[in-house]
This record gives sequence, structure tokens and C-alpha cells, in this order.
Amino acid sequence: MSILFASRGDDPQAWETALREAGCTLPFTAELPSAPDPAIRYLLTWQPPARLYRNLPGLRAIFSLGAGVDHLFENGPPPGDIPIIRLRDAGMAGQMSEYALWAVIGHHRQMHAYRRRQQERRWAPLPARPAAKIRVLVLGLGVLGEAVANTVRAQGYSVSGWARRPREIAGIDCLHGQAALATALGQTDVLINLLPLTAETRGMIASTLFARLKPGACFVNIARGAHVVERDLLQALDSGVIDHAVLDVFAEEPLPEQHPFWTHPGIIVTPHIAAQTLTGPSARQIAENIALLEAGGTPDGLVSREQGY
Ligand code: NDP
Ligand code: OXD
Repeated sequence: MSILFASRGDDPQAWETALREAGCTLPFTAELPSAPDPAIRYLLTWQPPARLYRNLPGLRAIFSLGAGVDHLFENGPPPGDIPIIRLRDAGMAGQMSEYALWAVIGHHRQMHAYRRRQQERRWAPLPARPAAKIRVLVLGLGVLGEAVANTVRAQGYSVSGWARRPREIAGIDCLHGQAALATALGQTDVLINLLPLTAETRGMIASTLFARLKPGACFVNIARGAHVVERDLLQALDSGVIDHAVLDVFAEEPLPEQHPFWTHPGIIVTPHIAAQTLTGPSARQIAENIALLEAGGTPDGLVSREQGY
């Protein structure tokens, strides 16, 4: 019985050490099997290579090395009904909250406008605005969306959140359904995307949604690039519907060198770092879940294949 680690660009040694420190004693390998290996029981992966599963007949669970699981479906769905388990927070909620708060404060304090004024050597103060007048809408009120909504709210901003099902979070105006979203967009100063990428959400941030936004809004994408129709975003920026966008994720990553986002004056680009996977807390969560599975229990962070998140 063993663990297979399959994640290009991650240091397997660091993960093995972290798992050991978390009390997991199962044999660990990062060598992909070239023939069926029934001893491999648990897969820890980010963007698994194609055809990996055919050599894993004894697989009992797939652990995503991220909060999202869309990367597991890129080469076709994982086989059968093998449970898929994702990271829940594991140190990411704090990072997301910092990133989102930075973007919200930047828009509130009009840093983008001041940046433009600086480039023109223009000394031109803008009127002050109270935080409570800035309306923030968070798409997705899951582990990360809820943390972001609470953090932003704690700084005095007016916060709404949109989820698939009705939710109740103290101090947050929780919405669901398309009609509620359409109404909220018209009052939104900062739109933050924290949805999972699913069949329902792919491409949903497009011209129709942008047209409903309050003119001059800021758009922050810290979920997945494929949620957004990129040419529609460029159009919304160029027509002034959106004042500026803060983008951490892209349809193609790394963002290609010739991509117009790199040089657009209304776009801030970061390289998918809004919330990075932290080896220590993530390994602890995975080790606890493996122990639960070994004891016949239900792991935390189980993904619904039907819903895609
Ligand atoms: P969760 O699964 O905890 O939350 C997902 C939320 O989205 C839930 O509130 C869910 O609603 C809502 N949702 C799902 N589908 C729909 C829909 N069709 N319409 C409306 N709401 C919907 O995910 P996390 O908060 O843990 O993570 C969110 C995403 O953040 C990840 O999937 C990943 O893509 C991204 N991410 C990006 C990182 C980065 O560095 N840029 C790092 C980590 C994650 P309900 O509550 O009703 O179920
Ligand atoms: C994640 C990510 O899903 O880093 O965790 O994008």
C-alpha cells in the first residue's frame, strides 16, 4: 500500500518530508509506474499526466494539491467512482483574503487613477470616498469566498456574495440565482470571482455580465481564467465599463508572451499566486484524510463529481 505523487514543478522530497512530519508512514514514490501497480492506493496530484490511471488499478482516492479540481478533468475524468478530495483552506483562505483586500483598497483609494496621474506628472487629488460606499460582490461563497467576504467586510466595505444555494453569513448580503446576480451587478464597485470552474461556470463572465456592471467597476479574477471570455473583458475595459482588472489566472498559463493583457494599461497581471498551496498545512490535511479513509471514515473535502466542485 503506497502513495504516488504526480505534480510537475513541485518538489516531491518536500512533500514526503511534510507527510512524514504529519504522521503518515505509507511508502511514498514520485516515479510514475510504467506497468500496472496495484500497491498504489493514494494519488497526490496537480495536473496529472494523461493515461496515468491505467497503471493504478488499486487506487482508493485522488487528492488534489489545490482547492480546485478542474485540473483533474483536463485529460478526461478520473476513472470510476474513486473519491476525489480537495484542499479546504490549508492556509489559502488567509492568502486569498490579503490579495482581495489589496485589490479592494486599491480601487477604493483610486490607486489606479493615481498611477495614471503619476505617469503624467500630474498632482491632482480626487475626492475621498468612505469605505461603506464601496460595494463589493464576491462570486462564490465557499471556503475561500466566505473568508474573502468576511475580511473585506471587516474593513468597512459593503459586501454581497453569490452562491449556487441560499446561504446565511452575518453581515454579508447572500444572493443566489441569476436574477439576484443581475440586480447586484448594477450596484457593484468591485467584482471578485471565486467560483470553481465547472460546466456551469465556464465562460460565464462575458459581455452580458460586464454590461450589467456598474460603470467604472473593478474586476478581480482569482479563480480560473476559463471563467472569463477574454476578448469581452478587453472590450469592457476599452469601453470604460470596467475601470481596471486585477487578474491572477488566465485561460492559458503561463500567460503567453504576446498576450494583450501583459501591456494593457487597465490590467494588473499576477502569475497565479493569489493563494499558493502550502506544503505543511496541506500535507497535514491529506495525512488526516488518509488516516480517516484507512479507518473507514469519510474524508473532509470530498468533491461532488456531479457538481464538479
Ligand atoms: P468551494 O467549493 O468551497 O466554493 C465554491 C463556491 O462557489 C460555493 O459557494 C458554491 O456555491 C459556488 N458555486 C459553485 N457553482 C456555482 C454556480 N453555478 N453558481 C453560483 N455559485 C456557484 O471552493 P473554494 O472557495 O475552496 O475555491 C474556489 C476556487 O478558487 C477554486 O475552485 C479554484 O478554482 C480557485 N483557487 C484559485 C487560487 C489562486 O491562487 N488563484 C488558489 C486556490 C483556489 P454553494 O455554496 O451553493 O455550493
Ligand atoms: C488551487 C490553485 O486551486 O492554486 O488551489 O489554483
